[in-house]
Amino acid sequence: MINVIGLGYIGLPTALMMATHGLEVVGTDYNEDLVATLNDGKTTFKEDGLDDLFDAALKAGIKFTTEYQVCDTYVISVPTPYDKIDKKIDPCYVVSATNTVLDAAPTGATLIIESTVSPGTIDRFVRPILSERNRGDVRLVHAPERIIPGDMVKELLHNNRTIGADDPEVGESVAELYANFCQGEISVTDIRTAEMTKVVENTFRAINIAFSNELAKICRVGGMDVSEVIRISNKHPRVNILQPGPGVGGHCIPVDPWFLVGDYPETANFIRMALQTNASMPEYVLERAFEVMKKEGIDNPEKVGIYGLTYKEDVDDVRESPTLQMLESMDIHLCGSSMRVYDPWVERDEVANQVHSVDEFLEGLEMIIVMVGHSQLKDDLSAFEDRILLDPRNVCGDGENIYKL
Ligand code: SAJ
Repeated sequence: MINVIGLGYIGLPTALMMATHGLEVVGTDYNEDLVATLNDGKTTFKEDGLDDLFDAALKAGIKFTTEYQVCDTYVISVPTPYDKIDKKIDPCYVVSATNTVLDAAPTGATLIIESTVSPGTIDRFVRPILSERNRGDVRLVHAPERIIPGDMVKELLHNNRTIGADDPEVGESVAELYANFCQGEISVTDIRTAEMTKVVENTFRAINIAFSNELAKICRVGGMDVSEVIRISNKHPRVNILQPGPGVGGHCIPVDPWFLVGDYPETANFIRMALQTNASMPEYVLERAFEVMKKEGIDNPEKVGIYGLTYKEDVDDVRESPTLQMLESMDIHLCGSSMRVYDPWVERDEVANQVHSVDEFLEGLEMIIVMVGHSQLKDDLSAFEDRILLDPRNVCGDGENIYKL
C-alpha cells in the first residue's frame, strides 16, 4: 500500500493517478476540512481532467484520512515555503511529515519525498531525523514533482521523471513503481543531484522569462514591438525565448530559484538579477497603467479594473500572483487598491474590491488591465470592446484602444 502524505496541488493528483493504475493508495492530510471534502466526493481545486481522475480513483478504492498508515511506501508531498527575508527554504512541513511517517513506518519502508527542496535539504534536515531515531532501515528517496498546473493530469502521465536514491537498486525499484503510470523516461541518480535538478529546471524558466521581461522594457524605450522581436527571434533553430508579462507568480518559479540565491549568495548573482527583474514587473505594469490613464484623461483609479487574479491562465491558484503583487505595490504607493478586481476562476473572496460577475466589473469602468489570459477572456473581450485595455500579456489582439507592456 502507498500512503501519500499531503493532498494539495501535487499530492492529490499523484495519489489519484497511482490509484487508477492498480496501486492501493491511501491519501493523508492533516487538514480535516480538506479530507472531509474529498470524502464527500468533491475535489478541492480546479484542474483540467482532475474531476474525472478523482471519480476513477474513488471507483478504484482510494481512501482519504487524517491518519498516517502502516504500509511499505510513503510519498511526502507537502509544501516547502521559503523565508521571504533570508530566501532560504523552510523545511518544517517535510520535517514534521517525516517524523510522523516514522511513527507509523515498519522496518524497511520506503520514504519518497516529492516536495521541492533546495539541494542539501535532505542531508541537513531529513537524514538527522532518521539517525536520531535509529531508522537506518528506511529507504530514502527524492522524486521531485515536475507537473505544470493547468496540464497536470497529462504531464503526470507523460513527463520524464527523476528519482534520487542512495542505493541505485532502491532507485530502480521506485522507478518501477512510478512506471505503473509514468510513460516518460525515468532517470535514476543520487538524492542531491535530484534536489538540484528540480531547482535548476525552475531557475532556467525564471531566467528565460526575466530575459523576455527585460527585452520588453528595452523595446518600450527603443520603440520596438517586443512580441514581434521574440516571434521572429524564435524562428532561429536554437532560440526559444518565453513571453514577457506582468510578473511571475505561483509557488514555484518565483520561489525555488531563491533557494540557490539564499544558499549561495556570493555566487548566484545572475539568478538574483533575473528574479529581481521578474519581481519588478507588477510595479512596471502599474506605472504603465498610470501613463495610459494620463494619456487617455482617466483621472480616477476607480474607473480602472483589473481582470485576473490567479498567477496564470486557467488555474484557480492565486499564490504570489502578479495581481496580488501589484495590489501590494499600490498599497505601498498609497494610491490604495481602489481598482476593482474580477477573475472568472476565483469564486472565493481574496482581495478588497473583488467582484464576481462581468457586469458588476464593467459598471462605470473606462479602462481594464488584463493581467491573466484565461480562456474565458475570448468571450469577455467582446464586452470590453469600448474600454481602454492595457494588455501586458499580449492576449487581447490589436486595436487603437489596446496598449501593450
Ligand atoms: N510566465 C510568463 N511568461 C511565460 C511563461 C510563464 O510570464 O512565457 C509566468 C506565468 O504567467 C506565471 C509564472 O510565469 O505567473 C509561472 O508559470 P509557469 O506556467 O511558467 O510555471 P508553473 O509555476 O505553473 O509550473 C512550473 C513548471 N516548471 C517548469 O516548467 C520548469 C512545472 O513543470 C513545475 O512542476 C512547477 O513549476 C513546480 O511545481 O515546480
